[in-house]
Amino acid sequence: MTKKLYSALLTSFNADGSLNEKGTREIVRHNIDVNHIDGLYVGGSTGENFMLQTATKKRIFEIVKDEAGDDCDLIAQVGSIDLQESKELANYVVNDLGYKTISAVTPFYYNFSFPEIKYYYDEIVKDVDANLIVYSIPALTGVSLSLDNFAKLFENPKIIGVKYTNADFFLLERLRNRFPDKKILFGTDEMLLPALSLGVDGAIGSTYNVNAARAQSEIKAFEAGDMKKALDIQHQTNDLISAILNNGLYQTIKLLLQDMGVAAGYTKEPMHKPTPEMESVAHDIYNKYLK
Ligand code: SI3
Repeated sequence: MTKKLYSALLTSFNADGSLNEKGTREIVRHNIDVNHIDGLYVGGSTGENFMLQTATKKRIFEIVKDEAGDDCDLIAQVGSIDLQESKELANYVVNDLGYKTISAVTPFYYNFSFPEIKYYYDEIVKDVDANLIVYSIPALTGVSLSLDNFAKLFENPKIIGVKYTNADFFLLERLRNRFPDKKILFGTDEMLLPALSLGVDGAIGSTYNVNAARAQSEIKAFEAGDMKKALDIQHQTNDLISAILNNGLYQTIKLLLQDMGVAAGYTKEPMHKPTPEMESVAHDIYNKYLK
């Protein structure tokens, strides 16, 4: 398999919202030992990162590095609308923990101009010896980067690619065509197959925590030219993803991991805890698609 599959790492929280370190380590191990994942995207949306304090973010980066070691590739998402925090996290993960690749979400909420966005990225990588992957997720941030915006960001040689969580396949094709040497990691799991056909280098997603085997088979079928098999797997995958989305995304993935014996814990408030009905639906999803 030449294309890489990364799980967007979940964080395990206790019922009171504190970090469950043991559970988080179990999620890391499950991804490495059972899912045989190529890498982990740490501190992204799936990690509930944007609801966390700086000290908790640091502790998660620390325990993930400690648990994973060099068993898989690690990407640390350090972006925040507090640029100083982003720089502090970048410095911490690279210089204290030895992460080689960082990522940063586009700065959101304040409608930053493109020159401000470019300044943000250049500042984050300026003082660290690491490469950076832009995290573009317009549906959650409201920030859409154009092809020319990407071209300006990519002028910085330390900015090596994008985690592209977007259903705009025209822009994806234009990016692939214009930047053949930049890494494009696709972030919308339910649309993996069309993204593979447009030449992405791999994928990062939340559902790979529980559905990596299908995604790996799909990538292998695609690389072998067996489009029928790849599409069949995408259909099965999307039955699973629809069921997960209908029941509550992160809560359900955590419940599915619990069915696999992994202490994935709770989501963080204000995300709500799973109701008994959600738990029952999650068991059914597990039995139907993942057992
Ligand atoms: O943790 C991350 O930052 C991600 O990789 C997010 C990833 O793009 C996921 N998006 C969100 C909003 O969680 C997808 O993997 C998504 O959960 C999946 O495609 C189901 O819709």
